[in-house]
Amino acid sequence: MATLATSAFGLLAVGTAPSALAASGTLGQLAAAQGRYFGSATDNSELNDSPYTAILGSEFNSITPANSMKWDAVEPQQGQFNYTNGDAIVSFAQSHNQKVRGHTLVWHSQLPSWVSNLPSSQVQAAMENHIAKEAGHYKGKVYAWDVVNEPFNDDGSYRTDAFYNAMGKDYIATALKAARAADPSAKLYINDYNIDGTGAKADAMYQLASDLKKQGVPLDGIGFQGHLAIQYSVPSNIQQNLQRFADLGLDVAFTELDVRMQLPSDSTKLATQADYYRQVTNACLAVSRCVGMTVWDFTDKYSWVPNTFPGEGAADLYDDNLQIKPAYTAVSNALGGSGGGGGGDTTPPSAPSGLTVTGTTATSVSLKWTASTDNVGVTGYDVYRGSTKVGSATSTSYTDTGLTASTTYSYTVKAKDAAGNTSAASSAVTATTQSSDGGGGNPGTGAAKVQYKNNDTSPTDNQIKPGLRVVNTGSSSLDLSKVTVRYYFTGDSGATTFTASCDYAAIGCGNITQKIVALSSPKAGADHYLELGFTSAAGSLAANANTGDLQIRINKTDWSNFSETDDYSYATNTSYADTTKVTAYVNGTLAGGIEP
Ligand code: 9MR
Repeated sequence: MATLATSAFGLLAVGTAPSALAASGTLGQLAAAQGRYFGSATDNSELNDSPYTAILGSEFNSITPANSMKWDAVEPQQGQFNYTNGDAIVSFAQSHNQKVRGHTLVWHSQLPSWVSNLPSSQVQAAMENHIAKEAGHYKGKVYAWDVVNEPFNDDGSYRTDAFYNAMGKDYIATALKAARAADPSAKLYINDYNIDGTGAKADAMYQLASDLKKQGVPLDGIGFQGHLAIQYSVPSNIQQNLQRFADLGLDVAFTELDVRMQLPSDSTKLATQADYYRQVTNACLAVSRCVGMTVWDFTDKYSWVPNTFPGEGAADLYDDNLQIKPAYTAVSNALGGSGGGGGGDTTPPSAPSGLTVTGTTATSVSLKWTASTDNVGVTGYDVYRGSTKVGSATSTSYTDTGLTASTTYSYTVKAKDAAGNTSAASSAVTATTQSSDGGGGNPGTGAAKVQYKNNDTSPTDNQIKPGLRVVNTGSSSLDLSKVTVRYYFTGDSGATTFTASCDYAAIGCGNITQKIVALSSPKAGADHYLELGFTSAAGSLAANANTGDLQIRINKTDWSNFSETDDYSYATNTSYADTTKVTAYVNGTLAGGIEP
């Protein structure tokens, strides 16, 4: 298959592949079949996002650290080097068979102030030492270095930064020589933006590159950042511009490609964006020395654009939810691929298990489930109410909102991967929203609330063991003898008579009372409640104070088992947390929580 795609593209160097020849493959695989790489920027914090890394590790065969090899990250104080974050990126790349583009050794930005504050006479030595140390540390581990980043102003004049001010434009040659000495096998680049098409700035870069080549300075390539925006036209003559640098004997590469737009995005803008990506990809493919392309992160979730250009964004190949956009399909097609993400992966994730309802209000249902597994990586979940998809999540929880009170809904969840494969549905769970009005459904407004924890390791044994704590939420002292608390449960099968006891109470078991009451009209999750009360010797609670731990136990008189997980007041937290499902009353009036 790969041979077919490669030879087909030998013939069809430019343009869109006829679909009959379209190959499946990741962007990295498709680019490799064309003798190129396809990479993405990434950052250390993103490596903790497993749906993200599933794509980063499979779709791309090159990565660039967006920040962690910059001067401020590596040598924040003179002579103190820290490679931790850069090493983590290299390690990710090595375990995923990816190249690393080192970025960047000499740049005016993200430069610690100690460098700019050096006397001019010391800047060259500091720069040479920084390059020797950092490029030496990564020797043999990076494919290419952006040795000098962004040396020009937009009009083509040199940027007057600390390096230029100290050494004039010769700092560039000096830096390149230092980098060659430190890592002889790394390809050495100068990298800049707004040089993608012809113009004054690209001409200045061309002049510099041609001078350096004539002088025999070690320069291997020019990086075209490719930060584009659909509100400006596609740079003019990209292919010809790349070609003239290639004709100097240099590699060329798109190093930071993205195509931003004014938000909100819409299908027209996304189509225009896709066309920009397609044109850039085609221009690279048309120039034999265009060795590869890197996008400046692949997902809108981690784009630098919204922070720098307020109101703009949506610049990347994947959206905020890690789903491919038309731009992805355009790049894949331009590389000879079939456009679907995920490189021919047809294995769906496992179905999510353990779907449970973690809470309800009158208008919402909260769900959680256990993560699915996948041969490549799970990128997210779709949540269905009945047969309607109501939303997506990248974590294993979701809250469905805008629901009707006192209504029962059924939910399932499906997992998906980067290739668009979808798992079978999880088993369904049902949830009933709370009543919004009328007697028992009203949330209390008084001066007490209950905190709950579950002291019972088994929800199916013969005892219910809630831990309860009453909190005075008012601003004055609360007489505990006026307070009662209700914990709601179902008796399930077996005896319909119950015993409740106190195992421990911080205020003394002798100061609390327990009784079990049957509901005259049973509700979902509740045909009985335990009512706790307090003796007058229990005293009173100061504002914001609580009773401390009250450990209660309920059993049936025949000691048959309960099935607690559907009980209204049941939850799984084992440390105290507020609950609305154990109610508190002051003088018999609902003061906190919501009745079933
Ligand atoms: O993506 C980088 C972002 O996280 C940083 O905050 C920013 C600071 O300058 O740098 C971004 O990367 C830049 C790259 O290093 C050089 N070209 C422009 C990129 C976008 O600003």
